[in-house]
This record gives sequence, structure tokens and C-alpha cells, in this order.
Amino acid sequence: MAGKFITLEGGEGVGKTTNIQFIKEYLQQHKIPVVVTREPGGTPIAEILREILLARHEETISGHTELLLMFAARSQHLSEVIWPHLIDGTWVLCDRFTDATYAYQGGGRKIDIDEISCLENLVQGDFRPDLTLLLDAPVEVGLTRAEARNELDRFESEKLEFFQSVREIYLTRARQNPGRIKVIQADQALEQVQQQIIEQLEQIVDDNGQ
Ligand code: T5A
Repeated sequence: MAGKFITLEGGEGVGKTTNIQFIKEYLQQHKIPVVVTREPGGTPIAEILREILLARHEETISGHTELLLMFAARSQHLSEVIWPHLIDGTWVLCDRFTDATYAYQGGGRKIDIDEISCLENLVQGDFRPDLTLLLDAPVEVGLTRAEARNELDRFESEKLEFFQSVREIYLTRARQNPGRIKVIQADQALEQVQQQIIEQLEQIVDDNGQ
């Protein structure tokens, strides 16, 4: 791939959406062509799947249905948006990707990690992000920020233990993939969070010869 694939991860309300715009501007200042996208979603069809996934329904969505819809949306997103841009040399900044599936469906819903890994290989082959910024904050901090902002969606309505498991899996994955996943302390003032992000971006931008 000629472009780089950067993902932002973390629990609810840790600041992914806020900081993705900052990262976009940083890369543009370095003359790097970049698109911003998100998961679940990122294409018209994947956004329809997002609506199903986030809305609160009378009918319960089973863990496997949720998992398969996440990967269905991802498959569409990869073929329609992510891969074409990366092949063209455009960098792709994505608000959540497969680490979220390990954290939410694996940690939160307790789905077997091997099942997730199997779908990851089916949908992505050996494609993985070049860099993942994991915004980490105590669960209560993110939830308070999210609650202050909008009506809670299907995931945000889960119990505290769910989000604690999500956070644990994220941090475990960061320990297992130290080269790719960089932990950003997100419970600090925005300027301090962005300073940490710049330190990580400097490296990938330098490696790219920009
Ligand atoms: N999901 C997703 C899965 O279960 N499996 C998967 O495979 C995938 C891909 C998607 C949901 O889908 C689930 C996980 C999610 O529940 P989403 O909308 O993408 O939903 O994710 P959310 O985490 O819900 O997104 P939010 O927009 O709520 O959180 P963000 O983007 O992390 O936070 P942000 O930037 O909107 O900030 C929240 C508030 O905090 C303030 C902001 O101004 C904003 O008001 N803020 C700060 N305040 C003080 N100090 C700071 N440092 C701050 N940073 C931000």
C-alpha cells in the first residue's frame, strides 16, 4: 500500500472524534493527502449497518449477529474506501477498527477471541493498521463526557463492567502489539493529549520521509 493506515481506538467518549480532526490537520500540514472515516460505517451501506448496530431495538441483537454485522460493515468499508485510498497513496485515518471488535465483542460480549481472529483473517487477510493510537482513560471519565453530549446509544447504555472489560482488552492488546498500538493518556487536558499524539505522529511521518 502506498498510503498509511492510522486508527484511533478507545472506550466511549475518550476523545477519538475530537482528536481525529487534529491529526488530519497535522498530516495536511506535512503535505500528506488524507481521508477521515469511521467504523462501523464509512460507506452508504456500512452506515446503514451502523444504524442497526447503534440503535436501541425491542429485539435483542445476539453477540454473533453483532460480530458478523461489524465485519460485514468492515468488509464493505475496506473494499470501497480504505484499500482504494491506500493504493492511491492517500493516508486513511479511521475512528475505530478491528481492535474495537476485540475489545467490545471479545471483552464486552465475551465472544471467543479465536472466532474474532478467524473473521479478521477472512475479511482482512494479513492487512493491519500501520499505527493505532489508543486513547485510554478511566471508564468513568469517558462515560461522563459521552453522557454530557448526547442521548446514549445501544453500546453506551451498557453497564460499567462491560466498559471495564473493553478497557482491559484494549490495554492487553497494546501490551501484545507495542510496535503498532501506542497508548495515549486521554484523561488529561486536550493540549496534553495532543502533545502525546504529535510525538507518535512525528515518528510515522519521519519514517515516511515527509
Ligand atoms: N463498536 C465499534 C463495536 O462494538 N465493535 C466494533 O468493531 C466497532 C468498530 C461506535 C460504537 O460501536 C462500537 C463501539 C461504540 O460503542 P462511536 O460513536 O464511534 O460508536 O464511538 P463512541 O466512543 O461512542 O464515540 P464518541 O463520539 O462518544 O466518543 P469519542 O469520539 O471518543 O469522544 P469525542 O471526541 O466525541 O469526545 C467526547 C466529549 O469529550 C470532550 C469532547 O469535547 C466531547 O464533548 N473531550 C474532552 N473534554 C475534556 N478533556 C479532553 N481531553 C477531551 N477530549 C474530548
